[in-house]
Amino acid sequence: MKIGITCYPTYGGSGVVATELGKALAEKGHEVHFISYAFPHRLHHFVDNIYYHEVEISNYPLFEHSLYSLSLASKMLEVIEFEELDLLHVHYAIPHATSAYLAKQIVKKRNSNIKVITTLHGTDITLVGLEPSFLPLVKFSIEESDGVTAVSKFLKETTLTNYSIEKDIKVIYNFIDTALFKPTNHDKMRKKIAPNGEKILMHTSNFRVVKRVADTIKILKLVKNEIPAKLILVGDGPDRSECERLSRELNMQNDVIFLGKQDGLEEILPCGDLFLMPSQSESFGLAALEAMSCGLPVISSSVGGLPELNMHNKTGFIAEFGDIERMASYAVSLLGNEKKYNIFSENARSRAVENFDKNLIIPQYEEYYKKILAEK
Ligand code: GMT
Repeated sequence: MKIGITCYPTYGGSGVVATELGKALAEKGHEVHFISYAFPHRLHHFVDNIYYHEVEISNYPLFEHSLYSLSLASKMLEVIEFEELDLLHVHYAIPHATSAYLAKQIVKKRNSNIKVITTLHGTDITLVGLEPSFLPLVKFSIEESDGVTAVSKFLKETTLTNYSIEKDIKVIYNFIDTALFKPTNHDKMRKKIAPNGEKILMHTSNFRVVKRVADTIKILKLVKNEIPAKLILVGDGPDRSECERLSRELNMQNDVIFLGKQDGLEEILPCGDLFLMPSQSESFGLAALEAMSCGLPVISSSVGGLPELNMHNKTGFIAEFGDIERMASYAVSLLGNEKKYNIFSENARSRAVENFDKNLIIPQYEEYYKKILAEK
């Protein structure tokens, strides 16, 4: 198949899923054409069968604001026609599904055809798409897509309810390369960060408000009352300065390690003991899956699709968002009991391997592509 993929090329989960999907499809012999405004950051090695088409943004002085959606539609049209794509798979509804719709209409006028599949990832539906000015456009673009997938049952149901849509949305969960993200001993890094054998809590995110990163620092404070511990924070974003300030205010500047944006999460995550995801909104929680695949139990909030991933009292624990006392006491209950901890760690790893390995999920996308292509 010849597949066009459009995604945000940055560090967010939707870009990671789209890029890893494209890589896996290319490895299976499909021809994959990425269309975006920058080279997707997870494409750091040359992969046969992968092509990249950069969206050029017009900077004519009359256009005070970027015409990205139109530039993207133009580039999609060009790639669909010249590369003779079978389908266009867009990740994140705004504006990708709308640009794809436009490109498709033009292709149709020229007596050709292209199928458009939209994958909904989370904030495109639960946050940005609900802005009153965007809502009708997002609803229309979803309805007009030939196929729609969502990364959790929660996201599917939320989409159908919030947008009053009657559409067959296929749930295809996020996936992970469990051969890459695996439990390993990184004693050197562990010794540097926790020289006295402290337990290590981990969190990775884009430090946006919905992630509630400050909660991870407050949880560490409570955990430290019982067990010596450190917290590694990976990523960057709007809340980072506030979190750095908070860790100083709580006199924990030596216990909270800000690593900033990092590649090679598969090397960092296995150094930790527990993963924290106290989010206020989370359609799936890919970052938690990455940690589980490395054998880290997860303490998470109960929002969105998290209960579909993190099994309460098995792979970790779930508490209401904002309930940092409960999250901290769950963390202590695991870190203070080696036997229990080892069982949870094995459960977390098994859940990733048995349910979310890329070799289980990629064929689901391929099957879905075939189904949509076969429809009249
Ligand atoms: O979490 C973010 O803010 C990034 C966002 C994105 O669109 O890049 O992630 C969303 O998509 C991920 C991949 O499908 C999901 O695992 C995340 O749960 C989801 N984030 C939210 O719903 C807040």
